[in-house]
Amino acid sequence: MTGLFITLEGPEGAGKSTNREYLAERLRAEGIEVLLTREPGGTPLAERIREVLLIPGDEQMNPDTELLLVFAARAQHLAEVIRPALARGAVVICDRFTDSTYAYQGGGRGLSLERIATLETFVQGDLRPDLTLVFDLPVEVGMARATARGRLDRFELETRVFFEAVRGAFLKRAEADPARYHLLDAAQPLTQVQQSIDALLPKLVERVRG
Ligand code: T5A
Repeated sequence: MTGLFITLEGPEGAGKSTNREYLAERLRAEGIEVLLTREPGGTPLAERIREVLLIPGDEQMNPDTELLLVFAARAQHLAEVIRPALARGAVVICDRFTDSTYAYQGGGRGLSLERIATLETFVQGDLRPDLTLVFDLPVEVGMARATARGRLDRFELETRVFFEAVRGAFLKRAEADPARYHLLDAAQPLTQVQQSIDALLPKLVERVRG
């Protein structure tokens, strides 16, 4: 038995954390086992790597270091949490995954997409998400939401140019594979975003039940 691997992606402040709970609750209400997790993080060790990645420090982090840390955390997360859950047939909902690496380290930092793809295969083998919801919104709207929440992390201190590149990278990936990606307008009021999620549920439930 294999479960279903759903990832939630998009720029800062798009509503991924808010809506991951919503989606999980809707699936649980159907009697489906859901494992809710996030990246970077998802295990105690991977959460420690998350702190290294997110907390601003005096020493500038080299982009290759950042890329390798993201995949180091992912290797741990896959081994300890994601693969076991999928193997027992659960639905895994992960707040950010490798699309964020393509968007932030690829689009934002300008690292080679080929190099990211090599690491993706090294760490994941042939495991890819079954469905990716991309929460899209204008950069200024997302940043306003993130800023209103308080202290900014190391990524949130980046420039507008960086975030435009991140957004563009997500959109390009979604456009290239409409069978896997579902684009949501995250600038809408929350109730409308959640109505769009509700519209996906019947097919999702059908897919889980095979
Ligand atoms: N990263 C991650 C990489 O660089 N490479 C990688 O490979 C990976 C996996 C992680 C950082 O790490 C980087 C990307 C990130 O910068 P994070 O905290 O997990 O950081 O991700 P963030 O995007 O920073 O998380 P945010 O909390 O900022 O964004 P969310 O989760 O999309 O937004 P959410 O749900 O917390 O909502 C933000 C605020 O907006 C409100 C919410 O109530 C909240 O206050 N809100 C809305 N308001 C109005 N209308 C709506 N529709 C709303 N939806 C939410």
